[in-house]
Amino acid sequence: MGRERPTVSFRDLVAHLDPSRPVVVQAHDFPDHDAVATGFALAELLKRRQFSVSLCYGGGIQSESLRDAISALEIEISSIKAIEVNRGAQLIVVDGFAGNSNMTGMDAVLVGVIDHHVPPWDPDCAFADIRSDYGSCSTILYEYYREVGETPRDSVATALLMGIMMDTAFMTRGVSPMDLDAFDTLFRNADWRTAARLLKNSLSLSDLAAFRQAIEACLVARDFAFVALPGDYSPEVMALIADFFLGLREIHFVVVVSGDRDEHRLSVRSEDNERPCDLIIHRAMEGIGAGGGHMHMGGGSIPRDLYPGDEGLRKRFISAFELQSGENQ
Ligand SMILES: [Mn+2]
Repeated sequence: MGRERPTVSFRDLVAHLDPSRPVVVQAHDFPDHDAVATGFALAELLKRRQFSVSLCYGGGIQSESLRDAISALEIEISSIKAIEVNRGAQLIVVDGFAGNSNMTGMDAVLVGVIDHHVPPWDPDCAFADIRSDYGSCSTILYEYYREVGETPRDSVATALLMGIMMDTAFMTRGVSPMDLDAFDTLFRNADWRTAARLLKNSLSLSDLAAFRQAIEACLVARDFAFVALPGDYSPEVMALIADFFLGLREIHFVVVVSGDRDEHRLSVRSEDNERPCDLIIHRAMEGIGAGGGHMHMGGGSIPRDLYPGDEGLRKRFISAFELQSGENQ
């Protein structure tokens, strides 16, 4: 928060790109609204400058709401597996970090990172624009358009608005003044009704079973809710379950975990500034898995063979709280 950062801009990014070589914009694996919107807006801005750009993501699209948005806004995006990467292609990763566990490696030259997460290490590329005090990555793209004095077309503006709404939980989480500026302008220019409808209808009747299991499986210790879901659920459903528990007035920290054959995935929420998600996750998962995020939200994954069991993981979080409160005193 409030950390000094060198001033970087869209013009710097363009200066680092070779117009004669193709550009690949990559969203993090199993992308969310913010990652896709950021990539979409960036690809459009570069195309206006005659770059040849393709937009892609690793993993799959697990969110039905995002799938609907991609088709409603006609966003051209494809799986990494479906695109041909030319030799010498220039890679820009958005809403995540190159080399992180949620960013599939690509055979292209990494040129840039645009992100709003706390970086796991210093970026090693020509261009890095990391604003960890921002609620959404979409806000950075809003500023790029403003910087060059251009208006995003309607579908881009609506995608950016959705990215901001999603990552800030409708302006209630991690909001910075610049997110508010972006929201203010985009709300007037974009189709906020479509954005809200797509975002507010992200669950379906088939997800009710997950909520039933979550309510049954939930373990509460003081203000900490730990929910181990038997079975494999999408990050989106896990996030909504985590938000649901955080909405209980007694609960200030939530961990939701669910696993498949290969790994256990976590969705984490905090409304206690003394226990930021990213820090607590790093402590709790030390030596067993990878994760990160922001102050209020985060996530991670643990390979199956290193998973300490539900109770083991819950205890790791409790120890991380104790360590943290020791340091806060
Ligand atoms: Mn984001």
